[in-house]
Amino acid sequence: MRTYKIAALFFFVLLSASSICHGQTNVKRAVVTITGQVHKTLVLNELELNTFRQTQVLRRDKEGHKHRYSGVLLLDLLQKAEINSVHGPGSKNLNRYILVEASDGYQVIFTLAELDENYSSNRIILANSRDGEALPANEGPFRVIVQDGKKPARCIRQVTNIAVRIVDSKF
Ligand SMILES: Nc1nc2c(c(=O)[nH]1)N[C@H]1C(S)=C(S)[C@@H](COP(=O)(O)O)O[C@H]1N2
Ligand SMILES: [Mo]
Repeated sequence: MRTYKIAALFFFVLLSASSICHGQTNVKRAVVTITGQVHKTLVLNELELNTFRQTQVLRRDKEGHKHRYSGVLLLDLLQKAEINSVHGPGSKNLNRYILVEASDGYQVIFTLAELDENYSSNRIILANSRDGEALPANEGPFRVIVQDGKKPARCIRQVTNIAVRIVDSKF
């Protein structure tokens, strides 16, 4: 009887250990957060990002090769997070911007207007795939891809946080 109990316990430990390992290999743990002037702070992993409407952007790399990036329009993410907006005449959120931050400390800002197709036709997405494959580790899992723009400097790699801000008129 005792051997049976020990065997059962051993089996249980083995089973839970294997399920933990299994979970770790499957769950994508890297997340991107949407914070600041929003009603709902978002914490999204890659699988959750895939549930948003997907938008494609074609962009050439330094060597002139064209790549098809896929991801979510930044404005779609902001709409999901529900930006704290001012209502009333003349209030079109034109004093809002986002600060995008990467794991290496690199930062880029975009005004809300340039993310909005009513003002600009330049598509700006948070991409998580290129030519149908996940982004390489030194770029991803999340990278902003700006459709237009001669320099790729605003295509910020390894994005960790997107903060919605309002211009501080004191400075
Ligand atoms: N996180 C992060 N993203 C970044 C940078 C950086 O230093 N850190 N450099 C930018 C600059 S200046 C350029 S030119 C492009 C280079 O992109 P590439 O490595 O895909 O050619 O990445 C941009 N994105
Ligand atoms: Mo650059």
